[in-house]
Amino acid sequence: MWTNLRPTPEDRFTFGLWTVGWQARDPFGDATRAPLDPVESVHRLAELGAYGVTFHDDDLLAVEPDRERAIESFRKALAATGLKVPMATTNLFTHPVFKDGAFTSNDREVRRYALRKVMRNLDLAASLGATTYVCWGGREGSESDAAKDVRAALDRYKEALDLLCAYVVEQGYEMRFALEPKPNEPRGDILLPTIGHALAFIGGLERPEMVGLNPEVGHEQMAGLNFVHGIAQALWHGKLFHIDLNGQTGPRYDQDFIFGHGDLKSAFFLVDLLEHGGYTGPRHFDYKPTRTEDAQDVWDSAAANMRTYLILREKARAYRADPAVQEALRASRVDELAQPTLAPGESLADLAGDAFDLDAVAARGFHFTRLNQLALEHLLGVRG
Ligand code: GLT
Ligand code: MN
Ligand code: MN
Repeated sequence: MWTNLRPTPEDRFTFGLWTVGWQARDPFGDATRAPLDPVESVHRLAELGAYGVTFHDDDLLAVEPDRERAIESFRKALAATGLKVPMATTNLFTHPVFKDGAFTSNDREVRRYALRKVMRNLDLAASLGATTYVCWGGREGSESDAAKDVRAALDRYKEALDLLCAYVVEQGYEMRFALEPKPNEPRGDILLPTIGHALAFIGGLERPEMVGLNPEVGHEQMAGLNFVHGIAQALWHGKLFHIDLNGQTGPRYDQDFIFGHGDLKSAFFLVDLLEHGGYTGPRHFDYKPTRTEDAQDVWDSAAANMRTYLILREKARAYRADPAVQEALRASRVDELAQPTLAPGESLADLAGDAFDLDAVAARGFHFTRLNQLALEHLLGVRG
């Protein structure tokens, strides 16, 4: 069973060009791998069974500095392989001009340049068929509370998104924006640091229906938050437009490990939620092949992300289908939570009639340990 898990385009696995193309430069050391031609990435990912690729405007220029020529060969590679581009994004963080942010830089000229840069790549993204446009505001933030009027910064963030939504409508593009929260790194503090902050912000926009989220596993876990709960809430709001899958081991620097190479139990429940919670978008991997590895490992690690997802999908199915799990779910009254607290036609006044033995109800156990252990045993491969 585990040997014939082969990813296919129906699984909707996608990769950022910047993931496999990461040269492994970090704040303390130089690149350990050579630049990768996006054309090679497209071919390799297609061979591995991926559905699509995503890109920043600047990623296309990795080996060919002429934009038109780079786009042309990228288009050819897509046509030759059938790989799709469901999402694109803008690099608003590498160039020194963005050192105090892009949409929220204190410098108005930078903010105007950032909008131009996004619009130009939106045109390309739309022409390649992308329907999601990610905004990761990595440089939007500060190192000191003295440096940024956060309320004014949020006004500017809103202004930028309102303008970009209006642009998309004007151009007739079929495109929605997905904000990607992150608490810190590279800035000391980043604006819209978590799923919750970003959801609240969207409510204040001109066209909230056009803006949702692209949450990343590691970014919530860096803040010590439960990613599965965050994704469940994003789904509840109808705002899970896209997702960045990877691995992280608790609150520390952004590790961008292979999916499942961090908190594996959380990855299991995440796959269970995505597969059974109605998410139909791409399964996008935003990971970095580790700096210790060579060019071959780039493809081995890309394959590992997809394989881990497929294994966890099988495990989640087996968990759901296991009669012992179904019985344990009932015993824990997990299904009872779906029942409205008041019956149809009842009012609060009717609660007075409840016969309720406080001590007896308080004494009832929920049997969550059994459920948790069953999940763990499925994950460890000793059941199903
Ligand atoms: C950058 C960041 C990612 C974002 C990308 C989109 S770029 O590598 O670390 O989390 O998803 O801009
Ligand atoms: Mn990350
Ligand atoms: Mn990401």
